[in-house]
Amino acid sequence: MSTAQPTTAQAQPAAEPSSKQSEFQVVREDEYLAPFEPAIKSRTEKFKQWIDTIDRTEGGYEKFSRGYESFGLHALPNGDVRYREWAPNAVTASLTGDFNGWDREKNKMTKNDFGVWEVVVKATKKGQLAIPHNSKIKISMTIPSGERIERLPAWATRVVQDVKVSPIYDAVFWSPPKSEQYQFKNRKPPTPKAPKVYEAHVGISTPEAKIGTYKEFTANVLPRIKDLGYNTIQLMCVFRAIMEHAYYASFGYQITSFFAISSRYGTPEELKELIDTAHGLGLTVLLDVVHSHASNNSADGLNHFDGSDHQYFHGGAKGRHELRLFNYGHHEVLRFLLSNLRFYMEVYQFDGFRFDGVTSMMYTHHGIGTGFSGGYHEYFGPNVDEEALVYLMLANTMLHDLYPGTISIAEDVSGMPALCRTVAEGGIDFDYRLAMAIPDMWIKLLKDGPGDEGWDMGNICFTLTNRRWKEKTIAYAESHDQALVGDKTLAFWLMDKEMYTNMSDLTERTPVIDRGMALHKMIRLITHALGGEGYLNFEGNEFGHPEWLDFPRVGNGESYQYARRQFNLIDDHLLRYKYLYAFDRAMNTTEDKYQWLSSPQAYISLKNESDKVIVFERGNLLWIFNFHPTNSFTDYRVGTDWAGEYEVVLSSDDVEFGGHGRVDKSVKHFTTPMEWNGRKNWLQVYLPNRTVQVLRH
Ligand SMILES: *[C@@H]1O[C@H](CO)[C@@H](O)[C@H](O)[C@H]1NC(C)=O
Ligand SMILES: *[C@@H]1O[C@H](CO)[C@@H](O)[C@H](O)[C@H]1NC(C)=O
Ligand SMILES: *[C@@H]1O[C@H](CO)[C@@H](O)[C@H](O)[C@H]1NC(C)=O
Ligand SMILES: *[C@@H]1O[C@H](CO)[C@@H](O)[C@H](O)[C@H]1NC(C)=O
Ligand SMILES: CC(=O)N[C@H]1CO[C@H](CO)[C@@H](O)[C@@H]1O
Repeated sequence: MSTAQPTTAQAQPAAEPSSKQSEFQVVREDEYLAPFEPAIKSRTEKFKQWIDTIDRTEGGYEKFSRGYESFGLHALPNGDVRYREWAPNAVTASLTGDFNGWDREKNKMTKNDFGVWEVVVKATKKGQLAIPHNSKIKISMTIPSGERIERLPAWATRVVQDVKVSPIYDAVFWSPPKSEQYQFKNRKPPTPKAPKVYEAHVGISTPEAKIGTYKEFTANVLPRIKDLGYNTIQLMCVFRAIMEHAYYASFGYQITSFFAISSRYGTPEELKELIDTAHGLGLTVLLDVVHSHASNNSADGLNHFDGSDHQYFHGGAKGRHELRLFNYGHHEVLRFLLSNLRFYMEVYQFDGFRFDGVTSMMYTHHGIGTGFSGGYHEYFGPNVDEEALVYLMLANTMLHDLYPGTISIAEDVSGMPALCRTVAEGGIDFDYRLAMAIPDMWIKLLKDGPGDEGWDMGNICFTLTNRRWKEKTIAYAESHDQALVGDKTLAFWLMDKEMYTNMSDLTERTPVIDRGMALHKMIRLITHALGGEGYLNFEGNEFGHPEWLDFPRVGNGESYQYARRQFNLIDDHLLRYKYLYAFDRAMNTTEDKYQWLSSPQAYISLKNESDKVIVFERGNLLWIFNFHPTNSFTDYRVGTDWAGEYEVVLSSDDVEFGGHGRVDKSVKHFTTPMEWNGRKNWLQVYLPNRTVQVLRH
């Protein structure tokens, strides 16, 4: 989902322990949740019932979530190939493909009591697979009406498209010989204490007007991510980056084959190499997973897979908005989705997930046309899809239990309380949520704002710190949403057309570029420092990428002109993009050293509306922002609780970051023990306009 709506859900540490002795810690800590305890209890009971059912009928979720080992096509040691598929509505089924001349009579399947079809194709030549690697296959079924339907196996791990022949995908049997299978070499890095996330899309990760590949990403983009100091990569399928999709321009919404990574960028073995190489560099890799809906394609998707409207999805209106909506209350759907997560953890060695469209899953209104005011009644009751919540509880519990340290991030705009608390505490067990209100605030300020003199320091601080106590947030100034065509990145709002003409270091710095570069750095750093327990950047935005993103589609003449990231701009030393890149890297390096993201929330000692100055302490650092467009202040007095000597560790005005070099970093500052702005000491600094400086004591 890209429609971020601000939430005003308040962090509400209970002033005194609630008198109510709830079994749930989240209720004990927040008395405003007490009226909704029955809803929390109900979903927790349903969760426990599923755990019981899965234990009883499947021997636990460890076995249950290995569905990808039994369903779909598998080469057996003797060269036979076994195929299993759940399709309860089908009357007959057979496996067809190049291997049997698409003959529906040759490999008929048999159905068990649970609606699962199976066939074993016998190897005919010793040492050769019964179905050749990379050859096309389909399941052919008849349904009660007598109609014959052809489908791609639901668990297909490889689907390919030949646009010259048809836009519809074909499934192939992916089973390369051992010598061609990628072998992982590197251990997974330890879970980062605070994720600094680089959001990336393989297909656009090239300056050339073409589709980028896994191999190019491994060779060219991983080293940049490392150099920038990010510790986590989030590979997107929101633009249909990883899981296979029928239409490049669908931005990842329409997933057809959940177990197939995008074949546009290369082979499964090449994606494994990408992930393994990232691990070798110490980078954690997350998959952007879309379990909120599926494509409504039938020819190459899950829609009407077995001819019924309600197999994987709810039937009728409940099972669709534009796309198809999963029936999370169904045993086989749970197997399919939980196994999908497990598959990416096991086969590709991903380290966790960012769940797309969590708001759409959690509410029966799918967050469409609904604002969230922060009133708790909005998060409980009839608008909530309890089955979807229980699915998320199961998914997160399974991941955290089977893979300790897994990172699970919720894309939720609603501000659902307890989303990032454990199930035992009364929550849904995500590790982080995305701070979707923060990018909205920055865009609003730059788009419809009152002009720089009117920026409201109080509101900026409020939005950056307005998060629930004990629930971790990943902050970002902008993500892929703002980069997409029709929207504008911060760099674009700030510098617009002058980016094409005035970014050369050989030209005089115009007021627009001067302001734009200064605010680009300040907005990112204050978001990084105040906004959360993690930070996220979308590839290219760190250096002020000048153009929007638009995928080839009929409306733009199938052009790749905007479906790329122009990394070449940083390497051009005559251009100013390198300064923004250097600052982004310095933010991460400094965070590595002082670890503010994993430190408690900041103490903000000053929000001065006339001076446009913000001062706070976090991570043993003193942060001083001067957003004033024209006023520089000499001997500006700021408060701090830590007495002693201070020096500047980061200044956005440094020449290496494209600044004016007005802050002398060799100057030491000493505190005076006298209360100032509610702090025990003060010190005085020179604050040039539109700069931030960070001091350590
Ligand atoms: C999928 O939905 C779109 C939009 O509602 C519709 O135009 C299209 O025909 C549907 N496709 C299938 C296979 O039902
Ligand atoms: C900046 O760009 C504008 C056009 O957008 C141009 O007229 C102007 O000469 C440029 N200034 C410099 C210093 O290059
Ligand atoms: C803000 O700064 C102005 C001018 O320096 C001063 O008069 C005012 O008291 C300050 N406000 C706060 C809240 O510190
Ligand atoms: C600082 O203020 C001066 C005017 O006092 C202005 O010319 C300059 O552009 C400002 N600097 C930045 C980085 O905005
Ligand atoms: C987590 C991470 O990759 N940190 C890096 C930040 O940047 C410095 C210098 O570029 C590296 O030394 C760190 O490893």
